[in-house]
Amino acid sequence: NTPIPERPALPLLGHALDIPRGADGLLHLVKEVKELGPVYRVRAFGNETVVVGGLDLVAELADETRFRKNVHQDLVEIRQIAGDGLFTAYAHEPNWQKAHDILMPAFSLGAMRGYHATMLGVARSLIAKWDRMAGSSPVDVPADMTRLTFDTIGLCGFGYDFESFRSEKAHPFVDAMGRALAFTQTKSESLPGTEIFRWKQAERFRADAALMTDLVDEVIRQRRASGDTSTDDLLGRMLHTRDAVTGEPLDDLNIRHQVITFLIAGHETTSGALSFALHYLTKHPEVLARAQAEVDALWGDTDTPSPSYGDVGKLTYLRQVLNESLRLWPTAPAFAVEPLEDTVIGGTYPVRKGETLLVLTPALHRDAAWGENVELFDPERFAPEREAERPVHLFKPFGSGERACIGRQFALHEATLLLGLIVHRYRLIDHADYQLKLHQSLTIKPDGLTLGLARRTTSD
Ligand code: MNH
Repeated sequence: NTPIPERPALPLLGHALDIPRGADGLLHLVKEVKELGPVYRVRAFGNETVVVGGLDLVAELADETRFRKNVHQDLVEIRQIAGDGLFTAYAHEPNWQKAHDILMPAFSLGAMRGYHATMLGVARSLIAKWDRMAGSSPVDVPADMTRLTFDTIGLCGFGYDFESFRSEKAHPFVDAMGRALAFTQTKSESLPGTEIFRWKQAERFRADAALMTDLVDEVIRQRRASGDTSTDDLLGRMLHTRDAVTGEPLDDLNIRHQVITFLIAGHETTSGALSFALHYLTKHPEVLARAQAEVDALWGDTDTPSPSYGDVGKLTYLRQVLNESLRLWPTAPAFAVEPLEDTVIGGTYPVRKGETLLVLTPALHRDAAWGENVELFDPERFAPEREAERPVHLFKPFGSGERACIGRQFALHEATLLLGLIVHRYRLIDHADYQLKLHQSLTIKPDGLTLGLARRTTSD
């Protein structure tokens, strides 16, 4: 057996001083894969993490008879807000299976058909705003993508309208969530015991958590008060479906945790993915032209297309664009598993039962198996005729196994529909010669991306 490679470490601090905070920390960990290889260890303050970033090891870790999801340090902190919700539940918590079984039908392909009209309605709110700005002022892409995805999950999941496009400012829940996630992140990156020096932020965190909880309780209260017991959205299912195994519905505290989970997980990642895709479309005119040809073939030059549910499935090139954006910048950039028993990975590296093995998705997505020029944005990598040749575990933006993303189809439908409508309607103008910079708060997005817009005319 070979020990897992690692840099020389300081006592207690471990590698903490080598790893920059925020998005630069992510880029640092990705770069380390090139220096130390596809598996290495990092430590900080007594926490140890095995980082994995290569195809063969990720394929091995996908074996669910040997590994299961690990709730790593960042997720442990997020449990302060999301408790035993689906995303942060430990493998041994019974509410995971229960909620998973109750909610799965709400994420089937058939269920997407039901969300389509609502998603289109929110997309039209974004377009109404962008029409007002086209030709005059640039749009703040991540901010408006966040408005869109937040309103979409609110309406589709809970029948609740956050009305984000009515406001110049972000919704208070979005702000509270952003600060709360940043706080939990700082906490998991800091020396234990130093919390007392951040008491002001801790106080703020408690206020933010209370704001989120109150809003969620209000959403639930309104549904209960309406007497509506037939709506079959996420909230309806949680309130009225009994679990087939236990015969019980979810308890109130767990429902609160699930609603918070969906409001967070249901919008941050999708808005980041949309923002990266718009960035790459703007920087690659030949890709944009092809995407425009695809939507023009469906909708011609009608001023207000009414995409059907089935149309979205026909936007296969835009799906390639989204996939390629998620390859370069998987917006949930890591997920973790743990061995069920002490074992050896890669034929030689010993790992212990329960320890955190962190799959660093942006590194996996740059594995040599992708070919040369892995940094190059090229949607052709996802051409239908090349799907069969790609190893199954080479592309993991939605995680792996039974704990993979439940909202994947939801996100892809929502994002493809919106991208289709945007490229059909606007020319995208790189008015500030934007240079990609990452912003990270659990998820990643392009920091400070603004675009100029002009309505397309029949000649472009
Ligand atoms: Mn989502 C889990 C990525 C959109 C709800 N999501 C995951 C995981 C990844 C992920 C990676 C696995 C995390 C882990 O193993 O620790 N999710 C994404 C990406 C997008 C996305 C890249 C958009 C693009 N996710 C969505 C949407 C929803 C959602 C939209 C809800 C509507 N995701 C979840 C939930 C989980 C999850 C819930 C936890 C599932 C489970 O453990 O049972």
